[in-house]
Amino acid sequence: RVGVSLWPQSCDIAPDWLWPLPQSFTSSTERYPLNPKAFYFGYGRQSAAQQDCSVLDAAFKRYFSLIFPDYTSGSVSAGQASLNAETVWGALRGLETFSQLVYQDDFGTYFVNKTEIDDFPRFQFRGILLDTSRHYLPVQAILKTLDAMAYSKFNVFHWHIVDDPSFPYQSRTFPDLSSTGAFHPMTHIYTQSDVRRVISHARLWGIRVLPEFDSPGHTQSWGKGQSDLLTPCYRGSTPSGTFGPVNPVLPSTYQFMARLFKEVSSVFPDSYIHLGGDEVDFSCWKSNPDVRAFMQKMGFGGDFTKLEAFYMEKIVNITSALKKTSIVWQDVFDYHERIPKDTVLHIWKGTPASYKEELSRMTKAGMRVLLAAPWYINHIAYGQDWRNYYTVQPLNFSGTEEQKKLVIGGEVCMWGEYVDATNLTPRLWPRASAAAERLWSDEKQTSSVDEAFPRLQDFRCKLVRRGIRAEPLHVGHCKHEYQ
Ligand code: CP6
Repeated sequence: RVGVSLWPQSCDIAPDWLWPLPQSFTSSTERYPLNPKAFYFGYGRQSAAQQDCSVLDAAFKRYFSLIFPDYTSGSVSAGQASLNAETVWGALRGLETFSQLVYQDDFGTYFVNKTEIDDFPRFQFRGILLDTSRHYLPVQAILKTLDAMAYSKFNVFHWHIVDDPSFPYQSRTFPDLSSTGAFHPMTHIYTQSDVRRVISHARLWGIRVLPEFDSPGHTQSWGKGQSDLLTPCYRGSTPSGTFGPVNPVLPSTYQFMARLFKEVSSVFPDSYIHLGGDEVDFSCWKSNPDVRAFMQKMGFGGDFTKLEAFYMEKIVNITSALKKTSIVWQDVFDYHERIPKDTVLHIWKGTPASYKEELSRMTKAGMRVLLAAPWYINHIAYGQDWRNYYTVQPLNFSGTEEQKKLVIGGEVCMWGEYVDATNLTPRLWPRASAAAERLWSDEKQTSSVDEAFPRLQDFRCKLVRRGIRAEPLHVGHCKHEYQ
């Protein structure tokens, strides 16, 4: 008989080991063999979703091969297992959990133990940011990441698609942006059909795609294909030939942005859109006489944060006219405490002490917030840094219950300066999974890092078994090593 206690060292597919931990879970040692020849997923008679629910039909196929990875040709024998969910997306999460419950004995027979689970996420927003501007990530790498995200129950892919170094998004309205701004106009771009593929693949895994078109800073690559968009910097009284952030004083800037965001909001169906607004360097604006004259006219004095606030307000208005909810980096709130109340603030700066203060301050102002600061997964260190991601307490800040409800979730950021398709996967997994459990599971039940360790080791072996090059946490082995 297979007992849980026998397994931790051997790092294998074992019963009762789930990641992220469900909210409530009872299992027994009573186990049922599963026969892949007779196993099938079906819709319950009472189910509102029925045959031809495309998302679930596709999920049944995927999970069949994830559960029976070495079944080549081709109901629970003691009866039936049932999965009840309020939504299709909830059913997808349940299928993932079920797939993690199935294990094989040494003879290759599949089993599932009698188990009852009641589960729901702690936070509604559980995201991963990928940066496809510092390095281009081939569509295949993105799709594979989406698969792995679903295994950890992440549900938002934040696509930081463009930035200073390159503009790989091929726009229908402004094709020059990628033909001149991408690293390569043909091979290092995301065509409309690439983007559709990413969105539809993500949807089948229950993942929303949140596009970010960051401005007014981080836009050097935009300037190549769109003249007069960026601010000309001056040396004394003459243009220096270099360019700064988007030019906030020209009406043509807002006409361009309105057309771009109109396109973006139809290409990306999600209700959220990320507008960036971070790290604006004011020195170029300061050097430009037209910008200074505009500051004068607007009564901003010498306060360039007012100019940034002016710019962001215009962009937020453009996207709210398109019926989208804006997300902005926290800098925008620092400059502009009166941005529309339905804007979500994205916290990326600071030490644990300082982001807790930000959480207090922003939620006190009634703003919804998203926490990224403690989960910069692109930073690497020797040893088990996943422990730092695991021990984050997103609601441990001073504030009322109402304030805590405004924390909609968190995000793991994989900034791309040192990451491309060669090292993305091992850098993400299983470290991002540590944050995933923090965002899904009950904090009291998952307060011990040491208890999490063998379970995460086991989960990492499951990822490896599923073909994900997840890096090891420490010394050990998996029954099925990476092939
Ligand atoms: N790129 C963009 C980045 C960062 C930000 N925006 C960033 C800066 C410093 C750190 C991590 C990320 N690389 N567009 C800030 C949100 Cl430590």
